Amino acid sequence: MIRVEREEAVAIVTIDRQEAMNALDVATLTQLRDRLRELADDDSARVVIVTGAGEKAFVAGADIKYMSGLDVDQAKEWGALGHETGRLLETMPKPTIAAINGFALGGGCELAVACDIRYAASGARLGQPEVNLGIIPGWGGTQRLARLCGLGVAKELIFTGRIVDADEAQRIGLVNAVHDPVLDKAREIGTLLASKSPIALRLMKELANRALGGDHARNLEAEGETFGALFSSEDSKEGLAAFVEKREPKFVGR
Ligand code: DAK
Repeated sequence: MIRVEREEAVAIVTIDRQEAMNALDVATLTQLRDRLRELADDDSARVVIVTGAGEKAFVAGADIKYMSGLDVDQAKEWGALGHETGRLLETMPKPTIAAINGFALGGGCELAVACDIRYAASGARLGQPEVNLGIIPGWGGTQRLARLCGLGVAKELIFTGRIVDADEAQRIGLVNAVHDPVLDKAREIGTLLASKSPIALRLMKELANRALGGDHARNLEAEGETFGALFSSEDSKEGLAAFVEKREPKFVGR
C-alpha cells in the first residue's frame, strides 16, 4: 500500500509492503503511479519525498515472484508501468527526493535514481542485481544510472550486479548525502525547497533535465529565453526586492 502524508507543502509518499521488503507488485506500483500523478498536478504539494516503510528496505525491487510468471507482452506492460512511474518522478514540475532507508535494489534503485535528489541512511544498500536473475534493469537502470555515475561505473554495476553501501554510493555520485535518520534530512531539504519559488524550481528542473541530452547550444538558448520570461513573475520581483530591502522573500508561485 502507498501512504501519502502532508507536512505543509511537503508530501511524503511511503511505500509500505514490509512483508516483501517493499518490493513492487502490480497493485503497489499502480497505486504509486496514481498517487504521483495526483501530486504532479497538485500545486499545494511543492516537494515530493519518496521513502520505504520500516527500517529494512526502501524498495527491494520489482516483485520477483510476480515477474517469474510473465510472458513477453505482460513483461512489456510491466516495464511500461515502471517507466511511467519513473518519468513522473523525473519530470513532475516540482522537486522529488528519495529517502533511501535500507535496500534499494533493482527497480527500487531505479525508482530512487529517477528522483531529483537522493539521501541514504548509513545502512542503505543500493544496486542493480537483475543480471543475477537473467534479466536486465527495466525501469531506466540502463540509462539513468550512467547519467549520475558515469558510463563506466554504471556498466560495472549493472554487468556485475554488485551492491554498494551508502558511503560508496555517495562517493560514486549515486546518492547526494548519507544521513541518519534519512527522513529527517529529506524533510529538512524538502522544507527548504518548499520555501523557494515554485516557478523557479519548475523551470530549473525542466532545463536541468535537458542538460545531458539534446543540442547544447539550443539548451542554452532555452535557458536564456526562460530566464528573460521569468522576469514577468511576481516571485522574481519579490525575490529581487527582498534582497534589496534586506528581508526574507515570500514566494507565492506566480
Ligand atoms: N520480490 C519479491 N519478494 C521479495 C523481494 C523481491 N524483489 N525481495 C525480498 N522479498 C521477500 C522475500 O522473498 C521474503 O519473503 P518470504 O520468503 O518471507 O515470503 C521477504 O521479502 C524477506 O526477504 P528475505 O528473507 O530475503 O530477507 P533478507 O534480509 O534475508 O534479504 C534482500 C533481503 C533484499 C537482500 C533479499 O530479500 C533479496 O536479495 N531480495 C531480492 C533483491 C533483488 O534481486 N531485487 C531486484 C529484483 S529484479 C522490467 C521491469 C522491472 C525490472 C526489470 C525488468 N521489465 C519488464 C522490462 C526490475 C527488476 C527487479 O527489480
